[in-house]
Amino acid sequence: MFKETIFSKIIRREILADIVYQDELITGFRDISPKAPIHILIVPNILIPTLNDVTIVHQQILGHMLIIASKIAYKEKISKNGYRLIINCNEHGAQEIYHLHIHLLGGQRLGPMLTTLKNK
Ligand code: DGP
Repeated sequence: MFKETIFSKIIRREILADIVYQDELITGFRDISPKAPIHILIVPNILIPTLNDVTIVHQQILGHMLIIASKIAYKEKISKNGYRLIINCNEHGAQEIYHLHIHLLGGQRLGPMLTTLKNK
């Protein structure tokens, strides 16, 4: 089956992380290497490696991740000014940890979503 990552250990609280939210479906914790004043990762408690591995059975979890992302943003006081959600997938998406996660980024004006398209 799928190979566990460090995120499973964080979810089970076997290693320390700054967990800001947890319920029976998902966990939210602060990124170890923040790219913005607020940088929280929202992950399913079950191991789904990438967005490519998502099926209809995960519909509730994925919807829940988005709803909770907005609730965490509110709690972190970044709702009004705004924030960004990112899901990286596989190599071209620069995914490092193969446990599906949403990055919630905010707390300052973020730059452009991507840099200019590189010439071939
Ligand atoms: P991605 O490139 O989308 O797979 O992002 C993975 C993120 O996970 C990256 O921003 C750094 C973060 N990260 C990696 N290892 C740890 C860890 O052990 N603890 C925490 N809190 N975050 C981690």
